[in-house]
Amino acid sequence: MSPKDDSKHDVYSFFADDPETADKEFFGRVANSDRRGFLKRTGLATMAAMVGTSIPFHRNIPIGFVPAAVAADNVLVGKDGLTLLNDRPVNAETPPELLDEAITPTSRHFVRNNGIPPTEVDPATWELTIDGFVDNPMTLTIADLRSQFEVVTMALTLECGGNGRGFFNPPAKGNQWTYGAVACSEWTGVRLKDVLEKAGVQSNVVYTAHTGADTHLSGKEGKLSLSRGVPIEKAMTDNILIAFEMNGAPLHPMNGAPLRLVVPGWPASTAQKWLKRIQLRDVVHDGPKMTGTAYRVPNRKVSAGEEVATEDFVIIERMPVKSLVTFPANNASIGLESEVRGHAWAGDRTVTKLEVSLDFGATWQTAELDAPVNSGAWQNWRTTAKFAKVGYYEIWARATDSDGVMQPFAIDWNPKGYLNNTMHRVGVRAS
Ligand SMILES: Nc1nc2c(c(=O)[nH]1)N[C@H]1C(S)=C(S)[C@@H](COP(=O)(O)O)O[C@H]1N2
Ligand SMILES: [Mo]
Repeated sequence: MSPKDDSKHDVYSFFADDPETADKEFFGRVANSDRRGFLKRTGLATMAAMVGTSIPFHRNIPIGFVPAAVAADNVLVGKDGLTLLNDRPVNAETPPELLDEAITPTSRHFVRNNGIPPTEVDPATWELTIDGFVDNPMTLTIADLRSQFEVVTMALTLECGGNGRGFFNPPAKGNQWTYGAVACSEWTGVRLKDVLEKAGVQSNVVYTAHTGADTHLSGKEGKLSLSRGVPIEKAMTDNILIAFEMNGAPLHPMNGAPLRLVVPGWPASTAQKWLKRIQLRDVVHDGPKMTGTAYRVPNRKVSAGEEVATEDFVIIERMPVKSLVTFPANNASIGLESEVRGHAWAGDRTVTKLEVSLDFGATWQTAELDAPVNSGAWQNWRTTAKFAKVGYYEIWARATDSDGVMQPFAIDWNPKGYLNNTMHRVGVRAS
């Protein structure tokens, strides 16, 4: 089974087909009468970050322009080697071999947008409001967050609930993600828990409700594209950050600059980007993409293609145990003895075992597996593959979590194509 390819195209065809929209979405730049248009501060910073220095003649850059220095297939601005699945909204995933590092560089962190990101972003005046059922409603700038709370840096895994959707049969509607809607960058910020404690959580609170500054695809004023939340018990755990830095630098514009939530282990849709407000509610949040069948799965095993009544869907909470082979790449030619490595993660649990098969699942060898560097980080693993003869082999990896649950070879179908944690297979030629 392979994912559908028809919706994929690279950023250059996006610029070629619709340069004005492309410019607006990537750089926040709107055309004026002489087809040049003013690059706003964030747009200019994005472009400068791409080329690695300032651009003295930036005022002369025509609309619809991608700097030649970064021109290559399938590149998203400020992103390196991602596959663009969709351009409105922008959705891009990372090929597994580009996720090889323990900490995912910003340039390789996937992008999943439900709406249009804000373009007027000034970190100096950005405000976050905490309200709802709290004793002390607060509005905080990023400087307030930094000065009033402990600032921490943690490696945290974000995975889209729809990662792997492209492999469902019958196909599920939505982005046809393969393997790469997952990443583990290093995030710096303050603990959500500390901020909520200061706000004073009232006893009737059951759920959080997150709001960001992106706008709905329809452009309708005040209409949100996505507003999700988590149960208050989850919100009060130690590894959820309100983050203002990613890998030691300000957040990438597509990953939520200047402020976002990072919620490891749960569908990354709970990790609101361009974060403006966290409201505490006395009911389960019912914002866009919280209700109906969004980020929900049937409450029972269903057969492939079965119609499931909306009331039989439940909200996805923790993500299931999963792993990736990040070296070698699929289709690589390798030696008869080669290192094999990757990452594994298990929602709120830890991974206790990682096994690799080189013979289509007949036998398994146990890989060396690191503990997570902190709670919420993926775990790195490695082993040596030894092949007796030249030929085509497949490397299969399967992780087992701390509750003894192992990644399956195939998973039960669900209507929206969520939670695909089937084992990753990589084909290699050994010689
Ligand atoms: N404001 C806002 N936050 C958002 C989204 C969005 O569309 N708008 N998408 C969510 C989804 S579905 C995912 S998977 C993650 C993706 O984070 P990333 O784009 O930084 O990889 O952001 C989440 N936060
Ligand atoms: Mo997502």
